[in-house]
Amino acid sequence: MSDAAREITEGLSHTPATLSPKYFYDARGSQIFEEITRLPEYYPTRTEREIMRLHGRDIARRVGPGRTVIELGAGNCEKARSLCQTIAASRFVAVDISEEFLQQSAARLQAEMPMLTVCAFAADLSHEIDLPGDVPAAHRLVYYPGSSIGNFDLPQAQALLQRMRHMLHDDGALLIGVDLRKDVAVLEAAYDDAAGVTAAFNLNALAHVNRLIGSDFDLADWKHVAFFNHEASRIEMHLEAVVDVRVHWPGGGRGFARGERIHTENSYKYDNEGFAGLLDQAGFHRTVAWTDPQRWFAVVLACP
Ligand code: AVJ
Repeated sequence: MSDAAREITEGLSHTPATLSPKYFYDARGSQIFEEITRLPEYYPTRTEREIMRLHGRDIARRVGPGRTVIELGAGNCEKARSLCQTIAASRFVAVDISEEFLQQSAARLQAEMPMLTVCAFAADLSHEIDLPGDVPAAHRLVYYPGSSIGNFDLPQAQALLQRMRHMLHDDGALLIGVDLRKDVAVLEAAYDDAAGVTAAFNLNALAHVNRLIGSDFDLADWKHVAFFNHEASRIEMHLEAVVDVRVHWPGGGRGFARGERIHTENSYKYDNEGFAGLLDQAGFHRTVAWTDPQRWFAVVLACP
């Protein structure tokens, strides 16, 4: 059994069952996520883009030209394209969990920006990140946009920020997007859109799991559930069984009673002060944050 299969079946056997959000991102899931970023209800992507547009020059002035930009979770490489132009970067290293999708996007970016040295490789951010030996160690800018940090609980986020700090010398910097706490109706609509795209995204994880572990989840037996958990300051996504279900996989299986859930994602929402504190604990002591006029999202530049 592969590491992934072991991790998945372990999570599925818990009560309540869990499945890591990284299993959203097979080729189809990455496509659906792109669709999510264009939904009217899903404000983070467009708000972050607006912040980058409004404050790009200020960011460029602070980070300077000739950086090696390392994007974690690069996906379609679209944000990198614009960042690398804005700050006149010399290299771009794309890192993502979805290898096939990433290679295509990186190749496209390289063709469009021949002066930028582009490379791509697959990595799971929940483990140590080993960059290829030919990535220059000086003058790095780790780029982690989209509030992907929101997927991790506090200790995990802390550990990930520390791993990022370890990728940098003292001349390095981190540019990170983080989603902020706001009106619950705005938050919940962003994760339960009217067109059902987020529901399809959530359900697709089961199709991905079926392929990874040979299970027999029937997507029709499950529905998408998303809500804001105030105490934990996070959006939670779950898949809820709409009938009594029995799922099998090689060497195991389990039953789910109607109404029972699989917890598939957390998306933590921060405030600027709390996030700066988290960065400080991870070894980033100088931070500057830019936000949109509504203060829905923040782009933070953090230096050692
Ligand atoms: C990619 C983790 C930033 O939490 O907003 C979007 C993922 N899940 N809609 C987020 C997601 C449902 C997204 N991140």
